[in-house]
Amino acid sequence: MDPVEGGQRVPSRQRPPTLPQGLDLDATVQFLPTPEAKKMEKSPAHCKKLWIGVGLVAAAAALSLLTGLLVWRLHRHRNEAVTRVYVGSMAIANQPFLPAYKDPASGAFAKMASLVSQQLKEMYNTNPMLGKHFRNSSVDAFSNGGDDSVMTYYHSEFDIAAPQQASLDAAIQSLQTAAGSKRSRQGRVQLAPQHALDVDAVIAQAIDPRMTSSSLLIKKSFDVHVREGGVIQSPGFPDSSYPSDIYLQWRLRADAAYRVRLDFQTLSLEDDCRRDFVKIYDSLAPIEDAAIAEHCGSPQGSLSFVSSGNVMLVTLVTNGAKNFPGFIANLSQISLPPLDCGGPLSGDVGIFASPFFPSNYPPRTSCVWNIQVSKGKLVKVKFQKFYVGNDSNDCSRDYVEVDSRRLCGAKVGSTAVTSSSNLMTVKFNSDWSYVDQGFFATYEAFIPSDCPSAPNIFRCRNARCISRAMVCDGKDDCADGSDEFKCEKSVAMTTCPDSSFRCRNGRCVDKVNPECDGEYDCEDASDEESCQCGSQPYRSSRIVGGEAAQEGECPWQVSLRVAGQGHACGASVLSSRWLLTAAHCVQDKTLVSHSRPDQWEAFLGQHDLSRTSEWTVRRKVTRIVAHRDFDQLTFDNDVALMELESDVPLNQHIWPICLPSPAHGFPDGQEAWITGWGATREGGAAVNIMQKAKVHIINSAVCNNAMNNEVTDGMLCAGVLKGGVDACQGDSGGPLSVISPSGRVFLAGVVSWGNGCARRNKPGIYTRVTRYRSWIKEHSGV
Ligand code: 4AZ
Repeated sequence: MDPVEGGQRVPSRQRPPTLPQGLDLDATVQFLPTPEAKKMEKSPAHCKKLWIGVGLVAAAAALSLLTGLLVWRLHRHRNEAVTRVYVGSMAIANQPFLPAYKDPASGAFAKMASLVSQQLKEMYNTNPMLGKHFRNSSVDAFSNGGDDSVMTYYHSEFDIAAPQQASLDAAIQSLQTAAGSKRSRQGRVQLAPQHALDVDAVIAQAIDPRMTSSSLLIKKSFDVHVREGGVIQSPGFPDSSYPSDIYLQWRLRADAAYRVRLDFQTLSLEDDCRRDFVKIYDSLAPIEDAAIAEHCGSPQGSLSFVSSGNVMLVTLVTNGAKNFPGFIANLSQISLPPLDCGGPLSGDVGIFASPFFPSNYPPRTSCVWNIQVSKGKLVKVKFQKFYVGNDSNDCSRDYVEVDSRRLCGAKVGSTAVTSSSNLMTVKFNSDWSYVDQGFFATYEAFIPSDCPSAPNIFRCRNARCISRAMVCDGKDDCADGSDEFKCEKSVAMTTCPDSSFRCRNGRCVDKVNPECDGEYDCEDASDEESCQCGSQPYRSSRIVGGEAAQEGECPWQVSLRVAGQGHACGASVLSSRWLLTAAHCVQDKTLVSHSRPDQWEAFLGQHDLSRTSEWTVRRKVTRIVAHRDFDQLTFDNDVALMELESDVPLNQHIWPICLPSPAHGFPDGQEAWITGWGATREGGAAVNIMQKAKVHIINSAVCNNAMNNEVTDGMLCAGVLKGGVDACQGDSGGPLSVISPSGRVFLAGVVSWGNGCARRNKPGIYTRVTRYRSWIKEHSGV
C-alpha cells in the first residue's frame, strides 16, 4: 500500500454504530402513552392536573435521556479508534544489498519485504501495547546501507482509542531507543534462524499529518537514480499550475559512496504551508527526524540540498486549487569523500566555510578546523555570513563551536570571536534534521596589545594605541594604515578599472559580474549583499513581435497611470518604496503636469490592465526625481525615480529587479527581454495583457551607425536588426532585463526611444542602467 493511504483516521470497520431508529431528540418528546390522552378528553378539570403531571414527567424523562445520550456520545467519541501510522527505517546488518531491491515490483523485493514485515511484527509483539494494537506493516523501499547491509523503509499502522495515542507513541519511542543503538540490543527479536535479520538502528515516528489527509486524491511515488543527472518537476511545470489534492514523492538514489544533490531552479507554491508544501528528507521515508527542509511560497535563500548518505526523498503535497507554477529541480550525485570540511589552517589570514556554502550544508556533518597563526599573535575569526539552524540557549542541534563556546541561529552583520593564544579550534556540527545555509568566515592574526579599554582609544592592527580622534583623519597614525583602512573617504578614493567590481572595503574583483552570483568574491561579502531581487517565480519560455507574458512572470513590472488617462508608461520595482522609470515620462506636457507626483498612480502586481486581481497593489506617488540632465532633444539621461506613498508588500507578484553594479557587463549579442503593455504595432494602441519579447544587446558602434550617431554613452541598444520585435509606445520607462547565469534577473535598460517601432535596422534605445547606478543610490538609497 502507498504509505500515504494510512494516517490518523477512523477505520471503516470500527465506525461508531449509528443510533437505533427513532432514538433521537425529537423522538423522545412523543413518548406520552396514548390511553392517558383519551382519559384527558373526558374530564376537563381532572384533565388539567393530569396534563401538568404528564408534562413534568415527560420533561424529566426528556432531560435525563438527553443527558444520557450526551454522556454516551462523549464516551464513545473518547474511545473511538483511530489509525495511527508510523514511518520508519532500520538497518539489516547481515544482508547484502541486491540491485533488484530498487524495484518494488521484483521478486527479491517482495521476499525481503515479507521477512522485514514479519520481523516488525515480532518486534511489536515484545511490547504489550504495540502487540495489542498493531494492524499491519508495509515495506516501501530499500537502499544500500553499505558494508553488507540493507536499509529498509517501512510504515506500520496501529488501531488505538484516541486517548491512548500518546501511550502508543511512547511505546514506539521505547522500541526506537532499545533497538536503535548498537550498544544496547535488548529490544531486538530474531525470527527462526534461517530468516533471522540482524536488525539495528530502528527509527519509527508518527507521519506528518498533512500527508495523510483524506482529501489527497492522487498519491504517487517515483524512483529516480541521479547518477546521470536529470530533473524532477511538479506536474504541468512550467506551462500550467500543479494540480490540487496530490501527494507525490520522489525517491532519489545516488551510487553507494555518493551523495544526492538537489538544486531547485524554481520553487513557487502557495504561500500557506498548511495547504501546499515541498518537504525534503535525508531518508527514503518521510521520517520527521530526517526532514531537512520544508518550503512553501517562493522561498529566498539557498535552495540547494545535499544528502548525508546516498538517498533523499522529495515530497510535494497540495490542497485546494490555486494558480502557482510549482517547481523544477536539477539532480546530481557528488562523491562522499573528500568533503571540503575542516583540517589545519595555517598562515596569518585565510577563509573557511561550512561544507557546500553558499548551498545548504548536509545533515549529519561535523568538521573541525585547527587554526594556527604565528607565535605571539592571537586569532580573530569573523563570521561574515552566519545561518546555522535555529537560535536556542544550548545550541544543541546545529552549531559552530569556537574554543568550546557554541554559536547557532542567524547572525546579522559580521560576528567576531578572538582566541587567547595563537591556536583556535572551530567545530561545525549539523544534526539529522533541518539544514541551513551555513557560514562563511575569514580569520586573521593580530598582535595583542595592552591599550587601555577606553572608548577614546583606538587599537591599531600592529598593537599601537592611538587616540580615536586620529582615526580617518587622512594620516597614517598607526604606521600600518589600519586607522585609515575602513574610512568612507579612503574607500571612496579607491577606484577600480571599469570592468571590475568594487567591494565595499575597496578591493577590486576581476570577475565577470560577481554580484549576487551565489559566490563570495569579496572578503566583506559585499558582492552578495542586497540580493533579495531578480528571482522569477513564474519563469516560462505585445510589445511588437512578442507574446503574452505569464501571470507573475515579471513581478518588477509596473503600470504607471496618469489620473484620468489610464496607462501611460512602464516602470520597474527597485524596492518596496522605489520605482525606476524614464525621465521623458515625467516631463510636463501642454495640458498635463506629468512632473507632479499627484498626477500619477502606480499599479504593481498587475497582468491584465482591464481588471485588478488579488495581487494588484495600487499606490500614490509622493516624489519624482527626474535626472536633472535629462535632455528633451537627445533623450540623454532618460531616467527618473518615483517614491511610493507607502511601502508595498513584496511577494511572488511584486518583487524588485536586481540593479547591476557600474561594472556589470551586458555583452553584445546577449539575450534580453522587454515587457510591458505598449502598442503591438507602430501607431497602435496599448494592450491589456502584459507582453514580453526577446531581443539581443546590439553593439553600440553598429547601433550608432544605424541611428545617425544619436546614441550616447548613457544609452544601450537592443532589438532584432531585421525588424519585427521591439518596444513601442506605452512601453517607455519599463525594463529591459537580462537573466544572469545564476537565474537572477538584472535591469540592463529602461525603455527610452526609437525610430518608430520594430522597423528593420532600427533597434530600440534604452537608458544604460549601469551608468546611473550611483545616481540611483544617491537619490533613493537603493
Ligand atoms: C514610446 O513612444 C516608444 N521602438 C518607446 C520605445 C520605442 C519607440 C517608442 C522603441 O514610448
